[in-house]
Amino acid sequence: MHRTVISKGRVAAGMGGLIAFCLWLIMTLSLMGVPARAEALKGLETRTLTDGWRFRIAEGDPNRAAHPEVTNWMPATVPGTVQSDLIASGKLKDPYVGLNEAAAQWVGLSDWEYETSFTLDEATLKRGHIDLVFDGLDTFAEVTLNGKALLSTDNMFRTWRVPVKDMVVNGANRLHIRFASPINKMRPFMQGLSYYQPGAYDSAFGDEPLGQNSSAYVRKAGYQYGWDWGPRIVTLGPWRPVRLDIYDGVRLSDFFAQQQHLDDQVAALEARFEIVADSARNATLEVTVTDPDGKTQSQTQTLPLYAGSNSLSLPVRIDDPKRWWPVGYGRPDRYTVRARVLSDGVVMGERIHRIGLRTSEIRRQKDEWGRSFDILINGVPIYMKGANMIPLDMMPPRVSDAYRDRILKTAIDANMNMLRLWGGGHYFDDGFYDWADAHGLMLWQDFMFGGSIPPYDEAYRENVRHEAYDQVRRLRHHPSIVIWGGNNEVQVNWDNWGDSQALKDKVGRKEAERIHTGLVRLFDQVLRGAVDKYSPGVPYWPGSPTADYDGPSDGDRDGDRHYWTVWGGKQPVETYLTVTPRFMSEYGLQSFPVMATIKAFAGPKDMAIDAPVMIAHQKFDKGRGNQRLLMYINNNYGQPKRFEDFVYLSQVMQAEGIELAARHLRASRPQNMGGLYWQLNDVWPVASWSSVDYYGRWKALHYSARRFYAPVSVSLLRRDGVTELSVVSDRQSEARLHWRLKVMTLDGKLLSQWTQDLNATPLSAQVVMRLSDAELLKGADPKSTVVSVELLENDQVISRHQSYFVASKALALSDPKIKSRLTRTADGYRLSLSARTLARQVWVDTDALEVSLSDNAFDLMPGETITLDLKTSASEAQLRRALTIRSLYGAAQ
Ligand code: BMA
Repeated sequence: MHRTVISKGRVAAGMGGLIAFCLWLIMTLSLMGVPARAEALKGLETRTLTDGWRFRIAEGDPNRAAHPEVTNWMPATVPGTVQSDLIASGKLKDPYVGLNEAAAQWVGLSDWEYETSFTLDEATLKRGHIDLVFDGLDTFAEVTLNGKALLSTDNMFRTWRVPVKDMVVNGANRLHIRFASPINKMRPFMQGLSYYQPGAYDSAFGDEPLGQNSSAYVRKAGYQYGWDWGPRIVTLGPWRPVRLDIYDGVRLSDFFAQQQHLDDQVAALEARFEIVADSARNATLEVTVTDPDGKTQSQTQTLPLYAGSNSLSLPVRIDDPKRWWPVGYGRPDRYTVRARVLSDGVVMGERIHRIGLRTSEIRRQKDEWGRSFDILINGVPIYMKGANMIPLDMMPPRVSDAYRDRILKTAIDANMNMLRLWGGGHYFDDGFYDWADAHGLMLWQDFMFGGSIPPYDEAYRENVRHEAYDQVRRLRHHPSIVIWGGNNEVQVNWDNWGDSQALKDKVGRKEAERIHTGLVRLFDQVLRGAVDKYSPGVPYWPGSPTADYDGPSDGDRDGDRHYWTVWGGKQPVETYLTVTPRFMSEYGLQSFPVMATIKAFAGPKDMAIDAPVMIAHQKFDKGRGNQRLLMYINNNYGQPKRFEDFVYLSQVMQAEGIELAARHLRASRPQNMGGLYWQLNDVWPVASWSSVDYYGRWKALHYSARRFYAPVSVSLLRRDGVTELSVVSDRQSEARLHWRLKVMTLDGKLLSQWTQDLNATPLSAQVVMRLSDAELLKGADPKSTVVSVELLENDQVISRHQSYFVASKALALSDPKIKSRLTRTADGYRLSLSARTLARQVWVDTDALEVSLSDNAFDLMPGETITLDLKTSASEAQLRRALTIRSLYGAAQ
């Protein structure tokens, strides 16, 4: 694109520099003379169409006969989905409860229609433009306006804008949308194929033949077709806002304050305006920047517009810039940039962005372990601690802001600094990213590809290109997005997995080559191109896991890795200690949610791991995940006595397994520079890899994460009979610390102790001491011995950890007789706990009461007292009724 520089501003036109210059000259001259006065313009008026919507099963749909209850118009929520409205009105049983998921399948197998009407008056009709804008239609929609065809869609992630001035009338205008069942819509296409793209999960309900999954060909959230932690709820509906944009001759179609340069003295931004004008006229661009302290600088520039698209920009200089820092590294300072376009003094368009000044870089340098994968923010290599995030619900529009923020806050509360937004879901709403920006939470944003192999045809790729343009332009001003990722597990699927291998054998070399070329075009060119074009400066990483096409994906020496040998490959959790990838972007273990959550979907007769309801809420390996859970529990903790013990032990197992991996990875810095476990949250109440369940209740793992992700932390990692004491520090300055290590019997007799001062180097992991079992035990019985370490700063314990010589089931535990004392505080209660003998994995359960605990799922050393803060508005009587305290003793046989 050629650009002609005009004083401080710039104008770019899609034509040769000379022509542009001549045009500019003519226009400038005309502006300097008698200004060409166009008719008086009025500013943009936006009307969001939320009212008057109704919906019903579509005329002519074969399911009408079986579902007469939905043939009449019913009030609809927009944005929304058919399923959420049917549930809200009692027409569909909550699919999250019992076995109801199966009974909800017909909804996604039917066509639905929505309609509303909006009124326009004569004055509005006289305006220059009336556009209908759909921020998201899920997915195959035929839109008509006043009975005339308007739009046909096939991608839920795109935004659609249609000029409708010629179609609207004075008075009521009828807007009608018919949503086709995505599964039925694809059926003829699927039947015409000679082979099927692998990777998606099969329907458990027989509506699509096994191995023939239409989801692989559709731009719709993959998880809605069923995943290994989620039900099959194939939604339909206007899932994002629908609005009317009413304006005259000039529209601000896009704005971006693009960071050009950043150092400690100055930030240089280019405030880029995309403006569409009906005719040549002049416009005033105005940019106001408010710094984090509220100081404002403004500048304006009057520039000529051409008829058509105009790319204009103003340079913005910020002295002494305050950077956006990730949580733990400084304040996430932001600047508010307000951009306005004025014509004849009238504001024609406005955007307000809260931006952050920061650099982001993936540094890959050859070293002794292969090639690094260091993410540097503002030049600081940051150890990434966090988890992978999936959508917040099966029906995204019904997620409240409060719920969204509550789940995001759990990440910060557990000392995480990064979430990877996994590609099988959907791009989140603006408020999501705003929250992350405000809290310094870094995001690795996948494009929406969840693991199946996408088709290679040009039309599909073009569709994705538009989607990427829409989404990157919507989200690029958020400083929290520090990496754009091409997909989840597409490359590793194609390179390594059985289904892909079988397909290669079936279709032959030539066709396999076409598929592969399609993948490379899509992920290495189209999506990379979208990021380079619209979000330059933020790294693009073409998938997860990958080595960026430099070599094999999913290895330890280069790129990021998904490690599923534990859980998927049934290997014991200790195997985690044998792998040290450069960046671990996925690994995980399952557990059940707490009993209060289970009781929300299961009745008393369902409380067994092989009960149909419990299997329906376990999606791994078609319900066989409960056996996998049991295997892991048995290996380390023994056979659970009752169902409740199984549930509790599943959480203990998950917490201890992930803790082992996370501590090992952090201790391996700088060889490893990040660990994101699978997964933070749930889309419904279910057994899964999450650490926070659908109701926002913390599992044992989440409390454990808060400890193992602490900014400065001490760990004991035992392998091959040697225990390593290591200290990691994410601080940027040296920390003067002190540690003490005790070897004790389980009933509290001190056998030996070590203690030492330590200066923890900034941004580092150090091995402080290595001790063999013989040195630690000095002849004591390994079954009756615990090693405990505490790290202190200014005499305060800031981190602690315990280690054992045998598996939990072999420990000589005795009844710890936990004593508790509850006292009132300003915002809740204080709970003091002590035990006669070692109490492993003490779990304080408050049933369904809303209580926020300062800690949970910890080992209580014999003789010590641990005091917890319980924040709640519950009365003391309620709390006492709900409260139970347990530990490993007696949970298994
Ligand atoms: C990963 C993810 C998900 C999946 C999870 C658990 O590899 O990318 O697709 O849900 O494993 O199996």
